[in-house]
Amino acid sequence: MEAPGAGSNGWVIHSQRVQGSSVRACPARHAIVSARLPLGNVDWIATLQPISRRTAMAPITIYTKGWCPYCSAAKDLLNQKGAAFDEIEIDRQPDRRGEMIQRAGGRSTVPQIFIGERHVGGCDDLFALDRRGELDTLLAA
Ligand SMILES: N[C@@H](CCC(=O)N[C@@H](CS)C(=O)NCC(=O)O)C(=O)O
Repeated sequence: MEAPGAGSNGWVIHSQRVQGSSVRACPARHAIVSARLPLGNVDWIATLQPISRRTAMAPITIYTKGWCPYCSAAKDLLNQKGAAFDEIEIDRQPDRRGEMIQRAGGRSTVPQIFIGERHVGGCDDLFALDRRGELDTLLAA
């Protein structure tokens, strides 16, 4: 979720689920505002972080639809990494859908994410890449 005004020098809301007892201070490096929201037996901590986007050497393209939780999660992760990306909303630009499917080797779900000409895949693939520690390397290339 992005705050109004988020853009090249905007703000991003980052939320994470934490164990309530372990929350002493906001863990985010650049946290300006934090709020603890107890929900059941876990807490959510929300922080407002400045975006200082860097442009990867390889341009990032993400094909999305307007209401798509997987797309939002993927964009949140890229925003947290400070990675600039081009977003193509295929529900607004249906003529780009065929291009996406062709580039994605036949995959038709959104999001489809490309870093340079490398087809990363969908949201799950992006998070898997990050868990393996490969996303930062790819973005820094
Ligand atoms: N596992 C996929 C799930 C993607 C997915 O199911 N996306 C939905 C939209 S939220 C979709 O494309 N549904 C088919 C459609 O809208 O044509 C991923 O991680 O990207």
